[in-house]
Amino acid sequence: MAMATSTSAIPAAEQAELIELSKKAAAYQAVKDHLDPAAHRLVGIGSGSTVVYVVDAIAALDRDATSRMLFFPTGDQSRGLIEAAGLPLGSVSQLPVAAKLDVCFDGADEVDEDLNLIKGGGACLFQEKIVATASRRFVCVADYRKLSPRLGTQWKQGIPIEVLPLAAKRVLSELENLGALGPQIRQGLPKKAGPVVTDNSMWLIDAPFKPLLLPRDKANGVQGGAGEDGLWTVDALADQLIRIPGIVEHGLFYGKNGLEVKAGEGGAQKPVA
Ligand code: ABF
Repeated sequence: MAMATSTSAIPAAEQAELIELSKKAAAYQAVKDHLDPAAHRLVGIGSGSTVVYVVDAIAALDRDATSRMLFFPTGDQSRGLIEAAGLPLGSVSQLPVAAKLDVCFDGADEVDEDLNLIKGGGACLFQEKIVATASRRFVCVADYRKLSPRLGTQWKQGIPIEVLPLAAKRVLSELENLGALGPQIRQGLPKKAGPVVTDNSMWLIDAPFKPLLLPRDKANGVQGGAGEDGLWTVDALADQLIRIPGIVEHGLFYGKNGLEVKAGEGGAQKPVA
């Protein structure tokens, strides 16, 4: 995978512009490559600032084609984007269980070399995972900053975890037992506003772990991976997290076939795994 080159020598305003260009380029390319207006009918729309460009790119397509599609949101922000663009709104709750969305476009907070993701920095991970797993194909649209060799290297805030508020303190303690380094209940801004409340009326915990190993690290003789010395592989940690009572979902997205990372200017692309 081609990795991003350092942009630290570039002035802040130019960096911000480069990031926006990168998000936009990635989004338009992803829609061009992965949305087939002649064939696709059911489309998932994720959350975050990169997805804004995805919706712009879809809104610029032929209106006859997009008016025959249904767009499934992953939360309130995403629903607002779909409605503002005048695209037909769907709901997973009305989708027959056996039905699959043709494709889902969503962003990420960090992407590793095996296309595993940390998601949930924008607080929408629960519905994002429901829509992603209801889709035949998941296209991750991410700018060059998001790519890293191991999850937890770039996104140091921790793995976002959605929890039942009454269980939050117990979950914090369970996470520390798994090796989380100072997990915190996410606070709103200003902090006195209290914990962030998700679209599902839950709270979020951000749980930093040592950078997560890939399954092939184990095959290559790297020690740890099942929690020894606080080291986990992505899949082993995901499996443990979902067993903790009070955790309703976590922001590790992994092992999904057909995941594709797109990055724009100055970034990288990786073909479907
Ligand atoms: C969603 O939005 C989240 O899962 C992720 O936390 C965030 C990425 O946002 P952005 O595109 O603004 O970086 O995709």
